[in-house]
Amino acid sequence: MRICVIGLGYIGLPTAAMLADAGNEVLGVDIDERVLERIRREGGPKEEPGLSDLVRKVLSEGKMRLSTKPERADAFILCLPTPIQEDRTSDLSYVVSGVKSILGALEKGNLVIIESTVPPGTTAGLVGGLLKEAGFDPRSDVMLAFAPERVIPGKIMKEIRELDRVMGGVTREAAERARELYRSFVEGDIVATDATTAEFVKLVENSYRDVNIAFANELALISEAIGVNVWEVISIANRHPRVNIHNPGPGVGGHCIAVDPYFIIERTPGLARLMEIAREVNASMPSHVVKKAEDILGSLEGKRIGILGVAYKGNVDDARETPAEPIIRMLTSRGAVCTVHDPHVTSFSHPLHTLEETTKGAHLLVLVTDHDDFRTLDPRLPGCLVRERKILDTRNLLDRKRWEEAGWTVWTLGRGSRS
Ligand code: SAJ
Repeated sequence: MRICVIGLGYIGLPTAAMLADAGNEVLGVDIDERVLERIRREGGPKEEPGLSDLVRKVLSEGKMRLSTKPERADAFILCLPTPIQEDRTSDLSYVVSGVKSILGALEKGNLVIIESTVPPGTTAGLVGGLLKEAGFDPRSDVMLAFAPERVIPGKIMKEIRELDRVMGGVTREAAERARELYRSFVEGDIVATDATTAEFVKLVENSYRDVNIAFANELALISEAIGVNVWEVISIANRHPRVNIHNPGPGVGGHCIAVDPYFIIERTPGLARLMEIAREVNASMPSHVVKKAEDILGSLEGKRIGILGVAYKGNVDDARETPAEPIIRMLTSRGAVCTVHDPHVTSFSHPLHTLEETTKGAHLLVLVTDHDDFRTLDPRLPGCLVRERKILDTRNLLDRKRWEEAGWTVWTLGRGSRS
């Protein structure tokens, strides 16, 4: 098949490369020429094992071409961002302009697939409406489907192939056609349903995780109050065959879990009460981290605090919606001087420094991101540079014994005895 993939971000690029490698003729489209240049130069982000090699391979074999404009194809797949706005509603403007951008190349009988996460009803309603306005009946002239991505950053190449998928068609035929297309590289089961069900399923998966993490965070606060260790509590509770509590932490970041529940809340105000409270609990964790820093140091005025990690989670280079951002903002507003280090992130709202610069003269280190680089860090190295050997571990990442033996006092989020 000739396939046009619109949007070459963290989902579009691997999807395009997999489809090309599976024998399709793929055109990868991104309106940003710099994105295309980077793909030609580097392949893909190094944080995704196997992606760069595959991209280079399909480009050099001519199975995938790159362009800033869509061309005629059998199928169009839209992988565009759907960010959240200030008022906590979805910004669908990229999807709207993406759909408009394919209209000139669209022909009757084509398949149009939305992969971007959207509020329930968007594919059949908004996208179907745009196609109709352009003279294409989305129930007969073109096949319109919603095919949510489910891959986790850091394991994209493995999961994109192995995970089960859901195809939501505006018609049964559209779901079946989408299923055939993804079958070319997906090894998991592909379940067909209607578009709105598939849209809701995608949001439910991430909301489930958000609610579960909120529960874990609530347990962390309770554990600190009653003097027990939440990490021990959860690991013992999870030995029960029907209990699976996630990990507490400094807050939920990223552009998916911290955002998707709002797409449900916006569609059905007042009904998603548990999801709203979960969002509140998770969003309050950065201020809890700041309070712990204050408990450790007393006044934060003039104190130097080294922040270890700003990526929203371990071993990725993405800092969108990261809890590190409000943590740094609140610490700074209380008079602390924050220096920030992240071994993966290259651009952030606050200047980034080396590990040495970040630890030098610090009264406290706050570990925000569970990067492997920090797990394996030799405590003696920052130990020579800091003013005080104090570290607040918000992820339970560090080998406490090893750090204590090197002269550090370690505070762990959710550990009552030392908080
Ligand atoms: N986090 C915790 N505790 C946990 C797990 C995660 O605090 O036990 C935090 C992380 O540190 C991070 C945030 O939650 O800040 C989200 O991280 P994540 O690893 O849970 O998820 P994402 O956002 O990287 O990817 C999710 C995945 N969804 C599910 O696992 C249900 C992924 O499969 C989706 O494809 C992706 O969202 C998406 O694009 O929607």
